[in-house]
Amino acid sequence: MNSNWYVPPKKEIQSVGNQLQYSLVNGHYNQANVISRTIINQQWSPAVIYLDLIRNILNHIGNLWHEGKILISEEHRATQFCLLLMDRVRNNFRIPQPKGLKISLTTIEDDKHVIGSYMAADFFRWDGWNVELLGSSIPNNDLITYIRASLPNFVLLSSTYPKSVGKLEEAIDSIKTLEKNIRILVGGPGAQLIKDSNKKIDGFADNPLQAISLANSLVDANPSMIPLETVLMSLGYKIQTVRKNMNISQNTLSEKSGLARTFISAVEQGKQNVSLGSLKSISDSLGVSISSMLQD
Ligand code: B12
Repeated sequence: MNSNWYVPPKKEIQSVGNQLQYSLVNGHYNQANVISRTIINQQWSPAVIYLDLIRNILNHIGNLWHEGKILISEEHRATQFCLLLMDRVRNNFRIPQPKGLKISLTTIEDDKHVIGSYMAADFFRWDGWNVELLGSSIPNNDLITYIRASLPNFVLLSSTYPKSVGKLEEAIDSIKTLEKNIRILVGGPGAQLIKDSNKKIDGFADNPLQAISLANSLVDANPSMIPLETVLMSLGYKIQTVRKNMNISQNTLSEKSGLARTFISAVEQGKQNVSLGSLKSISDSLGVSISSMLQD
């Protein structure tokens, strides 16, 4: 995540969280809007807004409704505002260079709680993953047909409502019968119930940030999952960074290496499958070793 985001001290988060919660429970829309605008302008970290504000507020509001203290409509009103706030956060975020890795993310059949999966989708996008967010109410047999055709690297399944756990287990079993070894990560309070007993899942995550580090560590442990396009993109980025640090133009590098400038440009953009010979010419011209160019 971007290091320029503001991560407020715990006390400030708590105080703003209480104010936002109060305005959402009581339907003070203007006040909620002012708070939301302020935290966006102050560049509060999306992780803080999603995980410390929205999640806690929604869970608190859920409990109020459960205890009969607020109406379903009032709970829905708060949920809709939280979705709006997530939209505002999203509009403020620049998507990074893609990793070339794909996840399909869905809330399990019979479960209408989508916000946890929306959050997970955003965090994975912000980490450079190509995310297919499928939403909710997808029947398991349809989901499996879709995954067989789409072939993501990971399927992420969200289960909040405990009664959807049977469908979650059914989906996991079916995905694991597919020919390609698709990794499965699960999350949400429902998924928590099966995380220790189900041997077919590749991991459970309490929150989206944990899921990202889990997915990235599974990729690191299985380098064959990384597509050629990703390797070329990171090589191109490295070459461009070294060249710019040396303060030389693509034209100069082209002259030094004996390679066409258009070729250098394509390599830097990750669009050229470069040969070992060309890579040696570029590395020699930049005064660095080939191996350092290929390191992470
Ligand atoms: C909003 C809400 C709804 C909305 C959902 C709207 C929507 N568009 O999503 C609606 C009104 C549809 C709804 C319906 C129902 N709900 Co409801 N709902 C909630 C509420 C208030 C908030 C849930 C939420 O979004 N929280 C915020 C998110 C961010 O938190 P989260 O889901 O836990 O997600 C976090 C992690 O779990 C994790 N995570 C979640 N998914 C994933 C996935 C991956 C891959 C990863 C890595 C991580 C991850 O990351 C997230 C961020 O940290 C909760 C209250 C609560 N205490 O949870 C009740 C709650 C979940 N609902 C409940 C109930 C009972 C119902 C209904 C049965 C009510 C009814 N009688 O109709 C129906 C069930 C419908 C169905 N078939 O699913 C109960 C469940 C209790 C239980 N244990 O059975 C709760 C706990 C309320 C309560 N205290 O009783 N609900």
